[in-house]
Amino acid sequence: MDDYEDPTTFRGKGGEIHQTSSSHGERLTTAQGMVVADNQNSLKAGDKGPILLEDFVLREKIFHFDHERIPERVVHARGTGAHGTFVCTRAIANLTMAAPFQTEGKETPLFARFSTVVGSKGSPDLARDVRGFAVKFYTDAGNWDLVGNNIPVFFIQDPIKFPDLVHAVKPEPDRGFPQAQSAHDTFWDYISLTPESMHMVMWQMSDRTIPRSFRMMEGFGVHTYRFLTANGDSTFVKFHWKPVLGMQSVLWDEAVKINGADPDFHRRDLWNAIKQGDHPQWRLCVQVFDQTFADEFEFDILDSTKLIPEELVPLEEIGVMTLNRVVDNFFQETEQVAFCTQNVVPGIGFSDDPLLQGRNFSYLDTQLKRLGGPNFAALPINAPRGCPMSNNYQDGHMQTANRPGRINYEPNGFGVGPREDPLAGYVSYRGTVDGHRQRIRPESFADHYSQARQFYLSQTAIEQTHICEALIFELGKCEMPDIRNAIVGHLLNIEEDMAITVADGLGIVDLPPAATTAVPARSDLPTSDALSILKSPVKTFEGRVLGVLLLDGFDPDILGELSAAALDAGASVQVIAVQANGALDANGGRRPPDHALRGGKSVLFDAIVVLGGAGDDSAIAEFPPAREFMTDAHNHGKFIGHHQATAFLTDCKLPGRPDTGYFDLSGEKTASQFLAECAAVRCWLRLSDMPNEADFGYGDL
Ligand code: HDD
Repeated sequence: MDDYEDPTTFRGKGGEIHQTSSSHGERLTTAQGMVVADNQNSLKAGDKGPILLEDFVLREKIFHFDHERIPERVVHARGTGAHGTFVCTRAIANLTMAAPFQTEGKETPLFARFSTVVGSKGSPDLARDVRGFAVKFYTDAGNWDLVGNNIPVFFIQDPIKFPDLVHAVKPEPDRGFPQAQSAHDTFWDYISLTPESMHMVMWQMSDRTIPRSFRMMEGFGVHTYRFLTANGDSTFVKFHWKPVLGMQSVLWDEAVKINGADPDFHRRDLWNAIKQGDHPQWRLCVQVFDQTFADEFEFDILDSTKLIPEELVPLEEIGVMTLNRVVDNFFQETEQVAFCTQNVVPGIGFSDDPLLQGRNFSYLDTQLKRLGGPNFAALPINAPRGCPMSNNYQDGHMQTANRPGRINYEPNGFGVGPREDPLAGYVSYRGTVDGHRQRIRPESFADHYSQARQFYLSQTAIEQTHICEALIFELGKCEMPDIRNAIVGHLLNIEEDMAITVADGLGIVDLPPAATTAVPARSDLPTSDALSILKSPVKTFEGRVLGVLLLDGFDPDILGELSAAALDAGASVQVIAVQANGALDANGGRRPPDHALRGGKSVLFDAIVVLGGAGDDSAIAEFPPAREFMTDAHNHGKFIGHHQATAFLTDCKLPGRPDTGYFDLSGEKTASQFLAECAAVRCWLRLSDMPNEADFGYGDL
């Protein structure tokens, strides 16, 4: 908690509180530096007013407040950022002259911002949505922005479609809802008419779009970029961020409940982790390939709806990003940071991916609108740090860095001012460009289903079920049956069983015909384990949170052992008591909790322990928040440790308890053995035994 200073106060005539001094003697002033005498009462004629226009202190304060907001980002409005460093672990000077990759051990400062795409600034963190993964490297040769997502492909192949895609997914324009959701008619209508989205839709409906934490998701540059050497050689490159804590997602039911219990779940998680010294890390890996590979690859490397399987072009690690400092001020840093795909440095170049070319226009343009003028690059969060910024740009809104003197042009005969440098300066990839002006999509972009199928078939059975359930949820929210049918028509081109499962779940009796395809979908692509979260199991409880529910009379020694074991495992413990004033331990001491039960829902934790009293705790199972705490933990497949809480657990009536996810801490397992079991994150066996629609005679799920 921040230091709290007991204020020196007095009450004014009207009972208002005036705070007259602070220990550091800082005085309140206007924007002009004039000390303010009274910050509680405006200047009035007489005791009751009216307020006088003469009150320039009031007018200035209100004027500034009225202009505090800037437009939120048109997409990716909801986000959070942190500072960190990139350390090169493998120099690749042979491939690129990019400054961060020249020598092993080289450190480059950076700022990262994670976001959802669809929701407004105030929307909840756990919306089912793609996550933005944007990193600004302050390199010695200028700023390089790698503006990616947590999904390696995108919805569309051409930037001219972007405004339509975003309009379709954002709240519908007449009613202004739904907020932060793709589960509505206009989105699925657009998708049903955009077959190129099918691969992305598979990812979007998968657990990738409900990550447990920003710290536990992958990042992708998506497009094919170019590495460039000083002598003009080039290779293609795709960028991947791999989370050191492993990938983990929440269940949809958890996401829905977390949004209510803690809409800032992801923001808070990142903030807490960095504040407590658990600095999240990602390995930066690259897939490097040449034109020969590009020519032989079965899809077009310039098509953003396609990926290159890791099995085909293995990832090579070149460095590690560590986020180690939270922002000092959210607005100044996270809100004003301006990422632009066209911010590259010598050694990094663009491919001809049309989506990337379109983005290179859009990002600069959007910052002008958001930040109000062309000088946003001079804001501290956007200014280069590893090298000077020196040019003849002048004036414009909020200019603070005009060059002194007469000379603001180049070349000049006065021998002053910055000069171009053909050796150190940025040189674009030469290549050749040829062709007619035409509005066409190349035939090499025409296969929209094969990689969607490859993705689906690469998932575990549980993940496939989640995809089907997500589709049933989303399409079930559509009011127009035709839209549901049209999507099922596309799913038939991806995988028939999936399409039938979804149709059953939606209660569609007659299967619609499969959508027409430009080219036949392939069924010979090998599956790729790297596409599945669960095939790359986490195997660690590091970075996770154990929630310990304390009932009166609990054994404080067990709590101590759990805390020590969690510390050893790199995890943290949060304590929940029935009431905010804490729980009584067996020695009569009172332990203050991190949460009272009504606010400390079990969805906020990765695993649960209940420490009961020595007596009969069953009565507490009658308290709805207590029963809900356990029911949710059980239904979400959480590992559950317990000590002396048998009567309580029995009265919570948890179907199938005990199963392999329950551990008795009064003898069967020690605290550290229990934490070691929690590394599997979830008791999947319990989840696969959960009843579904088919158990009640519906559909064929
Ligand atoms: Fe975009 C923001 C990622 C396609 C236009 N985009 C934005 C952000 C991320 C991405 C992470 C937020 C950056 C931040 O934290 O401030 N966008 C992507 C990816 C795409 C993509 C991975 C496909 C591969 N975007 C895309 C297209 C266009 C845009 C095709 C337009 C033609 N994106 C924008 C934007 C935003 C933006 C309107 C809104 C706020 C901003 O730029 O700074 O310009």
